[in-house]
Amino acid sequence: MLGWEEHGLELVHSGKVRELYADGDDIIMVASDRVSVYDVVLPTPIPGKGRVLTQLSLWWFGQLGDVIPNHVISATDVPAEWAGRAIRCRRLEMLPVECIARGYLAGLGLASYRETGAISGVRLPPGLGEGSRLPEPVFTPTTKAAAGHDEPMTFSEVEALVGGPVANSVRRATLEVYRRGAELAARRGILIADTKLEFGLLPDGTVVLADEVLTPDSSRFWPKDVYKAGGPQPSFDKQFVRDYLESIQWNKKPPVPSLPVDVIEKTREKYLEAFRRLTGKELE
Ligand code: Q0Z
Repeated sequence: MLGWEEHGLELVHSGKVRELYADGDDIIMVASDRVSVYDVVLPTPIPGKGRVLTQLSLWWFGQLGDVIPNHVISATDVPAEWAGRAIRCRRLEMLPVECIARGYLAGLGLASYRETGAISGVRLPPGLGEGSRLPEPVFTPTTKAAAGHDEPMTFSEVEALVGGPVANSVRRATLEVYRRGAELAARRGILIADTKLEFGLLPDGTVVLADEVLTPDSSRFWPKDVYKAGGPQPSFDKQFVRDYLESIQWNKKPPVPSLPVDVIEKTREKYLEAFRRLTGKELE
C-alpha cells in the first residue's frame, strides 16, 4: 500500500548510508543523513548530510566533465521526498573494481606499504610514514568483496578482469580525477588523502564515472592547517564524532551510542563548511 508521498520504486541496493532504486531503465541514488564511523552506522543522523554530499558530488561531476563522462541524468527529476539528495542516473554495467587513488599514506595503503614497501604492486620510496605525501599519486585498486574486506589488486589483475583498454581508461581517469580534485581542495584548505571511485560501462562500451565523487564519505578529507606527516591526521568531517566516542570510551561494539546535540550540530557545520570551501557556493 502506497501513501501519497511514496514512490513505489524497487530498492536494488541498500548501503550503510545510501540506497539505490530502479526506475525503468534508470537508477536513482539516494543519500541519507546517516553517518558511519569505525565501520558502523550511528543511530543519530546528521541533518542535511545527504543533501550536502549529493550536491557536492553533482558539483564535482560538472567540474570533471572534460576528464570523463558521468552517469548523471538529472538532479531534479526525482521523487519529491528525496529532492536535493537524490540523483537520477544511467544504469551501467558496473566494473568489479574499486578504483582508488592515493596521494598520502593512510589506511590500507599505509598497512600495505609497511608490509611490503609497495601498494598494489607499485613500489614506493623508503622512509615514508603515516600521513606522508607520496611523490606522486598512485592507483591502488581493490576487489569489490561481496562480504568482508576488499583486497588490494595489482594493475595486471585489473587488466585480467576488465581487459587492457578498460583498465587503462579507469587508471587514467582515477588519477586525473584525484589530481584535479586534490589540487583544487588543497587551495581551499582541505587535503584529500585518497579517494575511491566506481566506473561502469554504457551498452556501447563507453567507460563512465559512476557513484559519488570526491565526497568526504568516499575520500579522506584532512584539514590542511594542522597537517603534519608522521602520525594519524584528524578527519575534516568526522573528528567531533570520533572525539565524542573516544571520550565516552565506547568499546566499538553494539549498542552504538547516540550523539549529543552539540556534536550533531558541529558535525553538520563541518559538512556545510566542506561544501562551501570546495564549491565557493552556499547550499541553496
Ligand atoms: C552503484 C551503491 C548506493 C549502495 C551499483 N549508475 C549505476 N548503474 C548501476 N549500478 C550502480 C550505479 Cl551508480 C551502482 N553502486 C554503489 C550506491 C547504495 C551502493 F547509492 N552499486
